[in-house]
Amino acid sequence: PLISNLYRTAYHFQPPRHWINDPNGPMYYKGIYHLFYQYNPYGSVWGNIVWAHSVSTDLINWTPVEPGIYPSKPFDVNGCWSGSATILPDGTPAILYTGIDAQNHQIQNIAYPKNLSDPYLVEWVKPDYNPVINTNGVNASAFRDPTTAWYNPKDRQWRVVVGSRRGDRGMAYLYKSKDFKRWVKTPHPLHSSATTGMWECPDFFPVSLQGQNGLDTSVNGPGLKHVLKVSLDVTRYEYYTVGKYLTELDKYVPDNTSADDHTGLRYDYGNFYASKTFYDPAKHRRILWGWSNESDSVADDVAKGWAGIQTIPRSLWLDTSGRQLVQWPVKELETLRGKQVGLKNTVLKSGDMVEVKGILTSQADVEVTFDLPSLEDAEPFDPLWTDPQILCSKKGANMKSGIGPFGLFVLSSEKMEERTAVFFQVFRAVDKHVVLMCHDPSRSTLRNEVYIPYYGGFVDVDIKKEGKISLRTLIDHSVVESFGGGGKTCMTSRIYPSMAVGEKAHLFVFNNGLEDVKVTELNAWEMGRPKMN
Ligand code: DQQ
Repeated sequence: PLISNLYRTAYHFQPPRHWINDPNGPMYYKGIYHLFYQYNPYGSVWGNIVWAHSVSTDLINWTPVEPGIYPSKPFDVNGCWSGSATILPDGTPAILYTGIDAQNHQIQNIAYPKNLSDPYLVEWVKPDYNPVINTNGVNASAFRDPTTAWYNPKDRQWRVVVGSRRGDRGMAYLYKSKDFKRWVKTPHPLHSSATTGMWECPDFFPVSLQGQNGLDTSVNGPGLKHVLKVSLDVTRYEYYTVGKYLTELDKYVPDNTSADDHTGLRYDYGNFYASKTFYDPAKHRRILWGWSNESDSVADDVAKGWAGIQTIPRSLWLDTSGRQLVQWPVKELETLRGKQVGLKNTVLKSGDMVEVKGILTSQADVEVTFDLPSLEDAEPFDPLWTDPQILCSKKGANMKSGIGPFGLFVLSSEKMEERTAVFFQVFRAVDKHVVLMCHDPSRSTLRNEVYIPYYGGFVDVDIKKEGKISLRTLIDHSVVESFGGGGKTCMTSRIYPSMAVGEKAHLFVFNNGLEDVKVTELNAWEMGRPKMN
């Protein structure tokens, strides 16, 4: 079969062909979800960037419409780069995006729908007063990706953040406006951090201290915290902090519960970048979209004729600890669940492996809970193990430990020549247990031109008290998206097996730890194929 068909996803967001990157301007308008995205209409490598556009009523089935924003004016002749939508108080959507002008300067432009009664928002108009933010006082080649704007009723001004850097200090520049048209730079940025380099695709939004509902971006006051996320151009990973927005000073101050640099919290510890949230007023939730790039060769992208997917949209909210966010695939995804198979109360002894059969496991949604009857044998945790990704690469899924590795082998060939492991391992530190979650793709393919990094994150759970840990993994041909501990730690990998494809892919649950692990419940569903552009 064509390489294109082997690896094409079934229920992840993709256009029929060509290159895609960042999600742009997601919003809900008159009953319709909109997703724009960076797109090359002419090929499967980055370039010629326009805002391609699709619409949906359920975030799962997508219909393409014409690109909404494309180079057409002096202020965006060389490209229409990333940006965000803001729904104004009268219901009008406004898009702020980065235009690349004739001098290749990065400037910020505005666009409005041509026809507000069209729920599909097909045509967009760029007023002649663009750009609305020029490059005065900033680095014109590192100044992009405006956020959704928020409104402060006290001084009746809008605010928006634009990502940048000053030297190698990452910057979230803040601009204010009374009319959404004339924007003025504030004397100091909303936030900045040394040695992190260019901040791409910043996102800044409130989260409620209680429950899982989202908040509209302008909501402020008691009972909430703020989140600032940035995408680091240098490492190609994203980091966020939870903190306090000091409205009077227009400053964001991260809590001291996680690092404010390139070692902090991540939405996703894998292949996930340039993400963006929006508030869904219909279901009172905040939804996260993120781009997952290919990790096979550029030659293969060209041969496939496509490159890049969007991960499944995720609801996100503040964990009860207040220290981090929790994410979960939007519940609409479950409408694709078809044939179901499973296991119940299955004890996995050291070295056990049980196959989950009866569905197409290359296109599946798997939920499993592991009971850990005893943590007696947990391996001691070395305090020098600060980087979970490195720790995962040192351990791998086959190296026996006290508690774990245990988890799933996904996209496996029948005889395990190929397999991708999603696993947990529990360690004993001085005053607590440490839970590590990993993606181990070291044996995911017999092809050798594929980039297959280990991914890892710690899961902030009290494993001793809870005595169990859950995992949900979405498998979709060339993508494996995992949610550990109910969505506390998430990771996405792109996987390109040569044998374990389509009907030939197998799914196993395994335990390579010395202690028994009990699968209290495992449910696996074959996933349907939505309308995908
Ligand atoms: N992609 C866009 C930029 C952004 C980068 C260009 C992040 O606006 O900074 O396609 O992936």
